[in-house]
Amino acid sequence: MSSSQYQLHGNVAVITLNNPPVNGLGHELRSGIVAGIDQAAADANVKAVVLIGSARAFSGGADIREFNTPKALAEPNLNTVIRIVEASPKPVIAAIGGVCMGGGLELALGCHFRVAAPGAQIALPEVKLGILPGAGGTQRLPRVIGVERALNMIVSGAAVSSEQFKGTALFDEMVEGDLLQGALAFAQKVIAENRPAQRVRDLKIDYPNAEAFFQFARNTVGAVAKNFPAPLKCVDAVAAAVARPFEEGLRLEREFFTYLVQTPESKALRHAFFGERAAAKIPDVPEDTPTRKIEKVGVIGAGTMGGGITMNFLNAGLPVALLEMKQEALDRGVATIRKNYENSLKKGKLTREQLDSRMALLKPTLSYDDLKDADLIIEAVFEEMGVKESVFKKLDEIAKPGAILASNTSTLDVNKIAAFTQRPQDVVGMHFFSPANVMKLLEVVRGAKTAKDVLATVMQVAKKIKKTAVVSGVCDGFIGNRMIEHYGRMAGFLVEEGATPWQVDRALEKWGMAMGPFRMGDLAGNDIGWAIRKRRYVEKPEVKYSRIADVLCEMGRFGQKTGAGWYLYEAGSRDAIPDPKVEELIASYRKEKGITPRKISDSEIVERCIYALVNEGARILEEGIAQRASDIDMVYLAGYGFPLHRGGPMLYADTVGLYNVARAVKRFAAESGDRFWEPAPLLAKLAAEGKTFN
Ligand code: 3H9
Repeated sequence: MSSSQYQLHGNVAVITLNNPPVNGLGHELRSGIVAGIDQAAADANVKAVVLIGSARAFSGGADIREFNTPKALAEPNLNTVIRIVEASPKPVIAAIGGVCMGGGLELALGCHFRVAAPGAQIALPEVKLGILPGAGGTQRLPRVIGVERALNMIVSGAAVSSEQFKGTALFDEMVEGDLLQGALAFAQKVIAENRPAQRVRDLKIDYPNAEAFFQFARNTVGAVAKNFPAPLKCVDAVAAAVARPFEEGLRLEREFFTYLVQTPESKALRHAFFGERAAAKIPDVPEDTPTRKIEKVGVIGAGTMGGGITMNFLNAGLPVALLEMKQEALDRGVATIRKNYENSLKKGKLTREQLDSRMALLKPTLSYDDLKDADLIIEAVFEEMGVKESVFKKLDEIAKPGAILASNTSTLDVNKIAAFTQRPQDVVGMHFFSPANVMKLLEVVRGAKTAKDVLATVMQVAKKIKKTAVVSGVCDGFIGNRMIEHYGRMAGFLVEEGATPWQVDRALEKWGMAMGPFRMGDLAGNDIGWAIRKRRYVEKPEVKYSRIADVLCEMGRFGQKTGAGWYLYEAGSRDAIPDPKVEELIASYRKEKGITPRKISDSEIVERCIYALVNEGARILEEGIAQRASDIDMVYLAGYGFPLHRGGPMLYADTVGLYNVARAVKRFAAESGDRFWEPAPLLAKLAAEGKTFN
């Protein structure tokens, strides 16, 4: 079917945008709109034109998939379409319902009249993609809703409900009931009254003290924009709308748009947008796979993890039975949940009623009997196979048929866990990240026998509890932790060779990581990594580690929870204070090993740590543990504080160029003799072929 339709309703031509899912203004649709306008112009019987979309969307904006392709610029481009609409000899009325965003709103602003259904979502969200509205939005929106309000919308990208614009020139009328009928009735009024076509570009902007306002805006926006260039360009473009003639403002906006769309920051944001949506899809699990009903949840273990997991479901309005073995531990877990909610209440993020209704959904229990009717049961018990075995055997006995049995394990073999039951098809991994009520990431671990409808259900549940879910195959550490182990290993070697922990942290934080590896270790507890290494020394003696971290742990320096780790912490504070004692410890360790420290540059720190992620990521991709490169990026963006403006480790590698990454990796291999640094076959292959991961 064509992406637009032209129909006559008496003397009104209706052009219906029909490019599902959200009427993205791709080349075909743009051409269709122009053809419709031309057809209406040529038909003497047509007195007005209505542009309308679907119930879901007037239009979600320019088709982002066309960016940086010839189609984006192919005529008629969006600016041309808007110019043609604006110059139409017949009045054009935009009938807006559902989503009206970005280029969609810009198109509507090019129409002579606009009517809207209540609840339509109006936004210029381009800034979230690292760009600015590039089809007149920065010039026209201030003319209809005022400078400050428009600037707020453009810089935040936030959506506003149509009825909030009552009394502004954005909408001529609100339409209750059928939108098309309302728009047609409005068209008849325009025709009958012979209303002159209104062009937004002709509206005057009168804004006293503009210079002072925009200076203030630049300071405020600049402070929060950090690594992203788009927000400040938005301010400059709106400033031009006030200070310059319309056409000049439009030209400047276009210049900014052309620059921004090429920036790595914009590419990273667009990658994250599509990556998040792609992650929700599983190639062999069709979107129409029937799902199981999840109306009641059981969580086993009321520790930090179990408590955080529980809160996700309470927040989403689902009742949870929280099981512990001992009353004291149960009371402690429930008290922590309550305290977290009380803190949100104090910060004004939650009302007393919300707090009460969430707590009312919680049923603390010491008995497995209370999990009998749960549709989904998640265990968050001690990370030891024997403990998991007894839990899953018990669940197999008591859980109702069809209940999904999930493990929050971060390292153990989900297939083995599934084999403790007679229903391995119902078993899946749901790996939350701490604090589980805050962190966006959920690794959904697909066992060899996990049923498709179980996967589809868990992905749906993830959406409900507002997580970014990424499917991982079964392997030690899954996607995220398997990669981070090598990143941490490299950080350890860098300290051994001459860097301080604070230099490593600072270099990576300056590069954009939310937290360097040593501060992260102190936060998570260094004993966790220690336990894993002890296991590795036995299972994989060929993998080398710096032992400085072990010495630290032997001294009981587990991090924030013990007041000292790599850094020192004052009571009640999370501020990491570099500790001379740690420097002494490192120095004596080097002496003992006969290592002469050398000066290490920040760029070496970043390359070795980040390329460690990339090289292991390539192996994970090749083994099919991750379904696609962007899934790995989503894991790192949502769960590991990887800088959004770099788009994730795999996109970053693509940006640097895989040829360059592979060369560096080979150099590290030669310098260190560490077999890990042999380039992953997939990396070597793509580099040789001049291709990318994404
Ligand atoms: C722009 O307009 C530039 C202009 O200023 C200047 C140009 C010169 N293009 O989010 P959902 C797909 S920039 C292509 O799950 P929801 C999306 O990938 C654009 N595809 O649904 C997904 O596909 P799939 C400014 C798009 O109901 C499907 O639609 N506009 C676009 O939760 C459903 O998406 C924006 O930044 C697009 N523009 O939310 C709006 N938008 O099914 C970005 C969506 O294959 N979009 N898709 O995975 C959104 O914020 C949300 O998608 C929206 C719907 C609110 C529209």
